[in-house]
Amino acid sequence: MKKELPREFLWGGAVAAHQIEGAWQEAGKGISIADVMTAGSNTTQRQITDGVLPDTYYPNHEAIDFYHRYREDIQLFKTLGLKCFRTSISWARIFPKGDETLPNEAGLQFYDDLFDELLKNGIEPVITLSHFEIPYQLYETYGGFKNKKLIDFFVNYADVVMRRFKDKVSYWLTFNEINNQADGQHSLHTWTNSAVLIEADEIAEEVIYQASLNELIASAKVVKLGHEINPAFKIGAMMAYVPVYPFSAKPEDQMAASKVMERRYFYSDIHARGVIPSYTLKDWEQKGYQIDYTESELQSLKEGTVDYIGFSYYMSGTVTTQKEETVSGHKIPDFPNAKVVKNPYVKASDWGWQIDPVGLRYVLNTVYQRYNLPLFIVENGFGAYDKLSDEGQIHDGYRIAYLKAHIQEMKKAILDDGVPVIGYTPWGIIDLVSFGTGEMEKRYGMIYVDKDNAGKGTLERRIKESYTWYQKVIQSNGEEL
Ligand code: BGP
Repeated sequence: MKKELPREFLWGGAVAAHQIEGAWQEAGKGISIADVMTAGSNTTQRQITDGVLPDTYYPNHEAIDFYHRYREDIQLFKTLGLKCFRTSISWARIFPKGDETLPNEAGLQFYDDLFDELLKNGIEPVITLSHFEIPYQLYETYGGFKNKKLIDFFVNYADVVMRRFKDKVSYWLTFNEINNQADGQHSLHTWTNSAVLIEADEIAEEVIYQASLNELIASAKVVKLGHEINPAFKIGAMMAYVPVYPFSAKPEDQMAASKVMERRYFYSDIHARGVIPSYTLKDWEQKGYQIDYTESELQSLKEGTVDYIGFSYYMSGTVTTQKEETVSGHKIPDFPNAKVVKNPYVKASDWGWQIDPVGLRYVLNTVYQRYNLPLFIVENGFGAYDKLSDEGQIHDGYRIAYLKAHIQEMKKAILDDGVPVIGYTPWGIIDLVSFGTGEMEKRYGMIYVDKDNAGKGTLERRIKESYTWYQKVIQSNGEEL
């Protein structure tokens, strides 16, 4: 019998509000934390500032001006054949400061129009509630998610948008890559995810755990509420899965790899199982952490488990406990004997992201075995420098090769291993501002946007070779790769 992907498989594309929309102060929008990060580069990480500096170039501010150009962009998505489009709602468009009781109607109207336009063109919206964005004032006045008040603000925001769009959106995700906060204090993610900066007298890890748990409680409350608003809603977690392999067969390497993974699984374990894992409770006890939670919050975690696990997959990692000088790499917080090292069996992108398609099949299998829930690959893609040919074309065979190899492994997981996968939405379907570097020229898109790292360009759109390739993939439901 011929093995085929399900007819309803959701081929799509993914983006996030602050990386594409622009119009950062239009129609009553408030400032979000994404609006106050510096530009960064390939070698410098973006920095967090204490507010908007005048005359400084912030790449998110105009992004690719999707806010004004979405109608034309959606025509390109339609011709591409997208069945779904993943984007996020900018919280600060709906609640400019975050703590108001009444929403900004103009912000709601923008998303009403956007979702109508998608639906009219046969494209289903898949919506993230918070993709690395929180109204800036919630950081400034409340200190971000370490403050429990943010739970109520988030639930109120979700309540408003889920009611408003209940007949337009079926697939929701709560917090983008919530588990990246496990990277620790200096990660840009602790800022963008939970808007937490650590004070001098605080223990970073304890604060990050508190903020993360508050977010997980908020997420669970929203899952429960969403199902009351519309029982047909499918509400998922959004995780970054970077499988960490042991560098050698040395048992200690295996144990270190498993401990690193556990630290990141903390988030999806709570999302999917509704309880704080025993390994985390033990860790808190041993470190003397006083994490604040109530019986009723524990009950909320139980009542708000997710319908599916959405996740991003870009690369795998490797860890070792060996001391030989042949291996080099940075230390992992909390695992003093373990180091992240290069995997000699895989290549890396220009930004050092290890390219490992088999790792995607491995993730699909291990995560499904862990939770028994449907999975949704809501990000996967290849950041690269693209060049215009003399004829003005973009021959991005390297991107096609990356995507093709990953889709092949995804198909094995679905068709040979029996893993239920809802859909696949490659990241940055249209060129956008890179989150990590703030660059335009780390491109992921199948649609080129004329804009450079300094913000110069016409913003003209142009299809790449990968666009034509993906069109065939979708038309053949993944048969022609
Ligand atoms: C994920 C984020 C996205 C996106 C992507 C690529 O972590 O969810 O927002 O940007 O990675 O990362 P970058 O833009 O740093 O290349």
